[in-house]
Amino acid sequence: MQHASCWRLVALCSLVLVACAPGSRGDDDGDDDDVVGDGDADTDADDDADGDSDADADSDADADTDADGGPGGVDGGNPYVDPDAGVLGCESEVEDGCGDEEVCDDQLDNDCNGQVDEGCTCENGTSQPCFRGPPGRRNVGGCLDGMQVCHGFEFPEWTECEGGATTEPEVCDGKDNDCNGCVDDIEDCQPQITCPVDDVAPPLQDYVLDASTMYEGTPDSCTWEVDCPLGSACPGPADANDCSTTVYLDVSGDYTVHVTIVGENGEEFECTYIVHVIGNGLRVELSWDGPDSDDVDLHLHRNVDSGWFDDDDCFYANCTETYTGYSIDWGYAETAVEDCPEPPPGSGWNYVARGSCPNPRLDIDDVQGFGPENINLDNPAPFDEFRVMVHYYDGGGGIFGGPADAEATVRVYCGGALKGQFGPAAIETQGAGVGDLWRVVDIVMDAAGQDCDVTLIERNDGFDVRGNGTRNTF
Ligand SMILES: [Ca+2]
Ligand SMILES: [Ca+2]
Ligand SMILES: [Ca+2]
Ligand SMILES: [Ca+2]
Repeated sequence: MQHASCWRLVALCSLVLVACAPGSRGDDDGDDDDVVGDGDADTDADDDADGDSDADADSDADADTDADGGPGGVDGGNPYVDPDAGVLGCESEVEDGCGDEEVCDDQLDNDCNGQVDEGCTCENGTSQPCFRGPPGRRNVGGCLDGMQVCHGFEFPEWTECEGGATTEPEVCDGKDNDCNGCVDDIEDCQPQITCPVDDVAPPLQDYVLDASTMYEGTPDSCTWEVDCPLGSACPGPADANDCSTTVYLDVSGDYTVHVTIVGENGEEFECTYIVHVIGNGLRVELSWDGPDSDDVDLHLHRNVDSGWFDDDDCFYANCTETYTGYSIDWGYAETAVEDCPEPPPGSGWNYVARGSCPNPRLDIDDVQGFGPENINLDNPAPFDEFRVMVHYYDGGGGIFGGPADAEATVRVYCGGALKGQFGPAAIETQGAGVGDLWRVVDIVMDAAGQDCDVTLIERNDGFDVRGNGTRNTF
């Protein structure tokens, strides 16, 4: 880079001389006393004062007026390509910032081993943004933060940094893939495709995947792949081979979209980008793993000590449409229908017919699956308090199935931000509605009713998992 900067400086000085000081074409005493006799004060054979032997105004030996030492370059078709400049004309190249040692609590991978804040202590259940690439490249070009959560009771540690995007080899696609501050810094790059970096969308709706936003011609074919955040059932694109299709966004978090577009002349283009799925208000998501698809239920309770399975508890029997209909009234305004999500298939909700969607609401009661199941409250009030509980209704792979065990995970979002991920917690059921209750967290909204504090409920140095007999205990 030092070399390139020097050349740029020389080129700039030469231009200034030509443009602003025509008298300097001659030497300082008016007669021509250099060895060439061309009327200027340098020793080459042309008549400008830049020290080279051609007639252009910069100091290199080619015929154009940029500083790249060859034809084309920064004054050619692609402003980023300049073979002189070390990184192909990248004037603002950022350092990677890699060091020898990890530094705690800075959300960065200081030692560039792919792990962020590893070996650092943290508070169980909390989360933080993280960047799993070279520290200097954070938020440059295509590089984006992900999220990581702190997990562990005795020795809590940050887990892997998930989502976001790190450096990739530079390709000719309208995007700064290696996050060095320069878009398409590749020789002879004339991008025929414009890849997005990221996008934002609400959860629980169909998101449009449209190749025409990236490729101007008529594609021969397209192939879409979508990677989903933890907890998603990952439904995939509606038609993975259609150049204009949709994907259902079933949870919050980062979805990674990858598309391969075959162009009109058979050339292949690829784009990878992130869709950040961000909800409103308070949103609690539950998913679970086990040997069979089971019935695990999410409960959100107002902070009133009245036990569970009553009208202070939003759950399958009173907070969705699939069982006995929506029957609770906690005093929150219903959300206008145009702001309601697409109801998941099989949920029973018809917000259009209803004219609105209620708050809080359970989007779907997944009675035979692995989730996700989620409760949304679009408009919590300042300082509202809630408790989240997970009940293992029954297992064994069928409706009203038998005894089983599973591991459940809960994520809490406030104002679209992940506030914590809790679990996996081991839970058991004896079958047919008789299973464990896992009291997960307490939530307190902030003064604006948007952000929140989330506190893990611990019991005996572990999650607070107790048997079905504790239903009457808040
Ligand atoms: Ca590291
Ligand atoms: Ca760090
Ligand atoms: Ca680049
Ligand atoms: Ca690129």
